[in-house]
Amino acid sequence: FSESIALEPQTVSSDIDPALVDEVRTGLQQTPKRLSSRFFYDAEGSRIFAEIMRSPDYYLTRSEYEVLDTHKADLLRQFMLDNRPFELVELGAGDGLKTKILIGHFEDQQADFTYAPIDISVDALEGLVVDLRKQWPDLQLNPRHDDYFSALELLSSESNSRKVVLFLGSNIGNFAPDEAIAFYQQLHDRLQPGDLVLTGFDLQKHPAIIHTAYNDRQGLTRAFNLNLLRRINRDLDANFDLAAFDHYETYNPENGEARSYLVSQKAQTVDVNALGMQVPFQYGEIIHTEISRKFTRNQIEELARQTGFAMTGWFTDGKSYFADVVFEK
Ligand code: AVJ
Repeated sequence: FSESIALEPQTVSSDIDPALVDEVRTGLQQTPKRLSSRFFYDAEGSRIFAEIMRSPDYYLTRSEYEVLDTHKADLLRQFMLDNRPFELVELGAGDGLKTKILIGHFEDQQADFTYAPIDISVDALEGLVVDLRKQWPDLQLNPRHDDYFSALELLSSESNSRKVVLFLGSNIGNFAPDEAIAFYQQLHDRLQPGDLVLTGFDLQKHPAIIHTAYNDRQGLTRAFNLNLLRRINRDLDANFDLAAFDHYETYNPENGEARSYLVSQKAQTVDVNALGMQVPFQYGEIIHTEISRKFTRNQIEELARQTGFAMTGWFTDGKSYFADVVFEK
């Protein structure tokens, strides 16, 4: 493997991500307007998200940390069944803070494994790689800058080692229900019998706790959401006035959906110069930017069943806020 992270060609030459162009062009012409949360993670967005993960109101990271720390020995036993080497492939590794608990334990136990972190943020990935090499110089590391879907292709490779796909942090919550099913079906298609998927699911709980996690008192979620407009200003030469938009969060306990919106605080027109677009906003008009879905155990069992997996492990924290769940093909 190479010393530095291989950049995909499309990200090298220009700042303009064609996927962002499509998203802005179509999303801002729809009613209601929408922009996908996958565009949150530029350098600044990744930095704000790292702060969110440390904030007292965003319980998810701490809860999952507790799950993994409490159950790391059980997890390793499942990964090492039959003593084959295994390959941890982490989709959306980010700063890898939680995964380091697992890696530390696996290294202590001298487990035979490799680690392939994959992330859409180059900055997050570079930080992680530097960190891991410092802490565990012998770790077999194979980082990739990519989105989840292209990364799935990596899984098709034949090898003697068991694949263990990590999809932590409740990233699955950003998928619509039908997208989640399609995603696990694609995983199932590419994996071999005996391969595993470990997914972090945020569980349904008191609605107020969930609502506060996305409407935190430090205003981090607000900054994270508004940063999307700053990114569009920069990448697509637009003129969103960030002071004229507000963050608004809903949580619907009937369907488990936390939703983030940006709200136009006045009637205004925004120019997106790189696209020659003029976007009118009425007073109070929203842009929908994110869904963070919360699950019940039944829904997770159903997801496994519908996509051909067996649920072979269910691990939670002391408060049952969060579950890390093993699916086996
Ligand atoms: C990284 C998608 C899991 O939905 O909880 C945090 C992103 N959005 N605060 C989530 C996020 C607002 C986060 N995920």
